[in-house]
Amino acid sequence: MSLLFCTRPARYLLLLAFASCAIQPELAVVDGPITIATWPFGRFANEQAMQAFADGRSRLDAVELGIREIERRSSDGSVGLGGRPNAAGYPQLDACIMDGPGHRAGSVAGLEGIVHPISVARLVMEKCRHVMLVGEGARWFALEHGVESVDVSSYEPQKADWQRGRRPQDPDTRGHDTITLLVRDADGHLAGGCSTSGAGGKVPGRVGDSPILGAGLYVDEEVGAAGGTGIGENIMRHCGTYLIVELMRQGMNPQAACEEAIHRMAAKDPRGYDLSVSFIALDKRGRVGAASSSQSFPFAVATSAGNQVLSVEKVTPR
Ligand code: SD4
Repeated sequence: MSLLFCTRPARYLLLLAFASCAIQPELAVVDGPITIATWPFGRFANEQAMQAFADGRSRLDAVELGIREIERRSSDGSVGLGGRPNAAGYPQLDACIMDGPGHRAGSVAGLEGIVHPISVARLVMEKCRHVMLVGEGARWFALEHGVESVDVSSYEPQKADWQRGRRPQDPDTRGHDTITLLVRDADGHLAGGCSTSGAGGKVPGRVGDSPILGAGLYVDEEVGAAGGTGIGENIMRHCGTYLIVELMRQGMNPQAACEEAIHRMAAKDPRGYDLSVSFIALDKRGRVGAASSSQSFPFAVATSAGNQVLSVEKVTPR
């Protein structure tokens, strides 16, 4: 338990409860900036985001800088260019960003050879009249704006082989992970972002939930924000993060909303709870929540008092 988190006894007790997975969101109202991010590497994103706030930067800077840190690290081999290759053997990246005030968003999918997709998503939001760009067009847009890139000519033989029907024998299907980062700034405004290489071994051109607004990420300035990670196909068919935000609008706290969303998805889905999806959520009051369908799920929460990796067990089926 971080010492920084111990500065206020009530918060300390709360976080002990958090660590043992018995989240008490009602007690977790936090003043000032707060950030929550998926997976243990999310603490590095939180760190950068909180530093951005400490430096007086905007919530969108906090989101972008936080996610860039994970893209830079390609920390678990599944975010950024070091992430999982597709079935033809090269990475195609997805990202999006959303700002609460103004309900603005930008998104890129199937982006090739770009070091920081989250920055391109932000450029789409701020400099383009569209919301989402994909594939070659997204790369052109990125290069036009001078972002850091790598040569993708080495992908050409893999693309040609794929088109000819020659498929790698052992595509890397080992895993998938995504950084999703939700922030609330000192004035209580919300924003969020998401970046991933997507599921390892995906069919070239496959787009997951991560760049789809309302699936992998949704931010509603009046209510709260939610982010997803896991098998994108199982999140996007249910508009997972939109559902969570709407449940919060109806009065649920973030924890209850994340759990309820998974129960609803499982009730409707032929796979039941075998969905491999996890969610985080943050509301206007600075309360956080997280839930997972079929595995324990670590995530990271930071306030000005500290940055902590917490975990929830999979939901109990009902
Ligand atoms: C996807 N949702 O592309 C992403 C992958 C992910 O944990 O989040 N994995 O389906």
